[in-house]
Amino acid sequence: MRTTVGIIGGGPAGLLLARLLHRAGVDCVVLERRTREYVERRQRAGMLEQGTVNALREAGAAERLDAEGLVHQGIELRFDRERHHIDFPGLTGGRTVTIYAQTEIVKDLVALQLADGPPLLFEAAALAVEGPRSEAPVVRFLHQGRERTLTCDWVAGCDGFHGVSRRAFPAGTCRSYAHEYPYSWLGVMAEVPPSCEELIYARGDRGFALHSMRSPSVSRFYLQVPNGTDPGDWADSRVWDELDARFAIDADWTLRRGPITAKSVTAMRSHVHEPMRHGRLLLAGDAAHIVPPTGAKGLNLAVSDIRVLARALTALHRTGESQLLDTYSELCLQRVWQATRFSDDMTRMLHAQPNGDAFDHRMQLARLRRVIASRHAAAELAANYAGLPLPV
Ligand code: RFL
Ligand code: PHB
Repeated sequence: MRTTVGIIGGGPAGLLLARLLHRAGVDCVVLERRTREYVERRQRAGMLEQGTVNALREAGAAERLDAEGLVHQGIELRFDRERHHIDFPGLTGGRTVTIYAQTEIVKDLVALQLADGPPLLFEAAALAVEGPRSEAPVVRFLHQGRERTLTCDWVAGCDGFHGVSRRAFPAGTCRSYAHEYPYSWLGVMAEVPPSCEELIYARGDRGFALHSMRSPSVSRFYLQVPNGTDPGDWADSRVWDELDARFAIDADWTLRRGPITAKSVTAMRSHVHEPMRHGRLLLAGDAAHIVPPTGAKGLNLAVSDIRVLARALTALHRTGESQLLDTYSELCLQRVWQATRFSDDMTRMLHAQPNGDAFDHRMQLARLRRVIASRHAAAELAANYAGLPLPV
């Protein structure tokens, strides 16, 4: 097989790139290791910045998002048994965020791709990217029991944190920066209407808790748990009791309970791979960087990389202009480091430190109090959460 852009990975990054390239008349092929059912069910992000919503509109993939997405005007911070609203439009000059599940974005993009898009092969696992510095890099992949090759002008590595693309950077051409946090998240899906209008980020001595949602009838929760936690140790009643304890405030508020349909544990880590380009191989999304989910930035960063990459490849295809492609890595990494910093700040401010002392505890509370007391501090949080300006 031969194509202009070989895309490894059919997550949100790879699928969105394929859509944008297809609309611009650039041909491409997407290779996805898993089945369609698997990628459409994998539970992940839910909070979209305005720039992400706009990018999905540009790709012609926002019909259901516009009908079903829940627009939020801010978030709630809870600590010391108090609740505080952070008003995004008031603090950012009118910006909002939207709740729409990553699974739904993936379903929408897959449906469009299979209807009229370039090829999307499921159960096609890339094994290696060969000759990234040559004029025609090759992706070796396994499909239907046979090893095959895809020869490309460009390869987009959109294969997530556990993908193979990063490995094609020879030693000495790249550097990784990584940090593991000493706690994980237990994610829980429940068939019960949300008990709040906005997301609740709660800090307490028992640990962090987040109340999110998927729709007016489905709630999503996360609990800080020790690394290595087995979700099997968390019976439904234990989950509800712990959520009750962590969200408790002095005001009148009750958490609605309902059937729990899924539980899973996610490690919290930051990882940035520099640079994001080696010859004709370009990394995007989780393949290049991951952040802890406390700032809701991972999917949004993947989409902002893809906007730059789609524009850069389209410009090259249409006019031969390579300037945007030449600055791709630098442009994206500036935003990546800012999102990594914000995600790290939110994570450290809101989680109970497993071996933290009384001083650490006071520092967290002082940070939270500052956000509440100072319009500048609140505006800084809101600007980062709602999304810093896009690179292009
Ligand atoms: P993905 O989604 O991991 O997709 C990569 C795809 O590549 C495939 N693949 C391969 N295909 C072919 N050959 C190979 N060798 C391959 N190896 C892998 C995989 O099967 C997969 O389909 O990466 P992408 O597209 O870069 O998208 C990134 C986002 O998925 C991720 O950043 C977010 O989910 C992070 N995230 C959040 N981001 C937000 O912006 N807002 C949120 O509210 C938010 N919440 C979250 C999150 C991530 C979480 N977890 C589980 C880590 C909440 C959680 C709990
Ligand atoms: C989610 O809805 O899954 C979600 C929302 C906000 C976060 C993380 C996850 O910070």
